[in-house]
Amino acid sequence: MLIVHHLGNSQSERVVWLLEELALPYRLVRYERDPATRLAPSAYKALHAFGTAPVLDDGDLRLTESGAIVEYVIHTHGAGRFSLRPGAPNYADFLFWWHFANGSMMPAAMTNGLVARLGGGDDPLARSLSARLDLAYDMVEARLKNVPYFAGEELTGADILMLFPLTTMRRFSPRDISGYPAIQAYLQRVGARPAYQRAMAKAEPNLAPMLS
Ligand SMILES: N[C@@H](CCC(=O)N[C@@H](CS)C(=O)NCC(=O)O)C(=O)O
Repeated sequence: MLIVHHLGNSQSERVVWLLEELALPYRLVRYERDPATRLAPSAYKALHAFGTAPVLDDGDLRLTESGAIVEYVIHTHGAGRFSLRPGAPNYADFLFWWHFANGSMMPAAMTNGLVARLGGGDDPLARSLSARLDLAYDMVEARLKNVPYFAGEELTGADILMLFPLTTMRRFSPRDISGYPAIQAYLQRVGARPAYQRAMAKAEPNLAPMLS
């Protein structure tokens, strides 16, 4: 049985969503963030040397890093569903958005949130790194003007990874998305998926998903 250790308001919601999309059985263990620091509690930190969410158990295997977990689940338990193979017409798009999520957009959102929290910052490097989030939102908007999902016509793992910075991450790095109509339409599209609704009802029973 797969066990998802889910930290409230965190990237581990990606894993819950994927498991619901794949209709795989799993057990969810939920942990609340420390109310003062907003970090993971010590029980969560004890799960793994790096102490971050998500953490997935599959028998004796314990795996972290959301990108690795999504890839592992898709190929080990999901028969490759929600992935594209080399040679598929949108393979490069699939790869790009899959990696953009954690390689560029999440770091930009985290820097942006941190710089805002520290009072804006006059440091040109901090300003420039923080402004990468504007570029990311513009790129996402341009992409979603042309396709319903990041890799093209169908939902893939790229969406599982890209959704978090566009939704729950805005609790940590606030962002007005009223100027991004394609992003708003995408969030409504994903929000209408029964698997996403089930996942968020289980992962965050007391919070509405940030779909607007
Ligand atoms: N690249 C990692 C990032 C993990 C990460 O930063 N997780 C955050 C939650 S969104 C976390 O665990 N924060 C609590 C803490 O650091 O104590 C991944 O994708 O799994």
